[in-house]
Amino acid sequence: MAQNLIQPEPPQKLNCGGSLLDLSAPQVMGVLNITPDSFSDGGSYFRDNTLRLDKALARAEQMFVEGAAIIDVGGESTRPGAETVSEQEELDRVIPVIEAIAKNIPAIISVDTSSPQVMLDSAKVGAGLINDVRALTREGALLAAVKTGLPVCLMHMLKQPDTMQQAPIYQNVVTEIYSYLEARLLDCIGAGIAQEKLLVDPGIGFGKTLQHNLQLMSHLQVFSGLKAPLLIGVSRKSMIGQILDKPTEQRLYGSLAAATLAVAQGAKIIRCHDIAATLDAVRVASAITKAGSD
Ligand code: PT1
Repeated sequence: MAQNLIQPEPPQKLNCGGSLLDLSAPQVMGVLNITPDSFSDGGSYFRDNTLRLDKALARAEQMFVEGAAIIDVGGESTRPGAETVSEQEELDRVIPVIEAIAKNIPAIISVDTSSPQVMLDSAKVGAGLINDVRALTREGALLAAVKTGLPVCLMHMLKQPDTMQQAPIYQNVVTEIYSYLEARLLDCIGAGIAQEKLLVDPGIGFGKTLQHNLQLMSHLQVFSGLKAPLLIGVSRKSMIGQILDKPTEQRLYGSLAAATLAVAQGAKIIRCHDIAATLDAVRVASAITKAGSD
């Protein structure tokens, strides 16, 4: 399938704006949402139109101490039903936070954005990775990402957060998302982003039913054909809630099971809220998986 993706294997080390991210073993990415409305930590670091910079920095520090290799800073909630945010609003939320983390914590910072200006400004103040749930499809985003020189995670989403859960339909969710990501990889490579700077993510919960999410989570191995490190975000999502019939604050154990299975199928970065617990699960899953391939 991937005849134009010539890189034989995904990179073991990712250059994130000068800091090297070691992907020879899977890593944990910690979620830091600077939004009033994110599904899990919304309102903790941005409330009543006010940025709570000290709180955000303290949470980033805590996640780093617990072992998160990457802190993912986002200013737009992309949970199902979330509303869009203006570019200026997103800038006001994330730039001060990225700047403060870069000055105080030796973690790699990723910026969870689809906005070209947010990509450019974030790179200037110390972001080392772009995480775009719209896979650089917004006007100007591809060019902006090229300009930053940073690695990019390309995620699949069907439609937009406000409409994505309205009866999503696929003929074959796994092959369709594979083809989408392959096409985005080729587009990005064509625009001048080196293949070794690209990561992929099937986008669990983004325009998918429970059955779609389960199909994806059980076929993650397929995505190794894309020869790009695989990132998976499943922590506390409604997929876990639907299986267990439990609210967000009771989804940790279920999230750990999903993270474990993702690592067993080759995932290299797990995006999550509960760092210490997830890191233990990831390390055990990785050790067992590695022994199986020795
Ligand atoms: C993700 C991800 C992300 N998820 C990447 N970035 C979110 N690369 C934000 C639910 O079903 O998986 N990968 N950035 C959060 N989005 C969601 C989506 C939150 C669905 C909750 C749900 O509950």
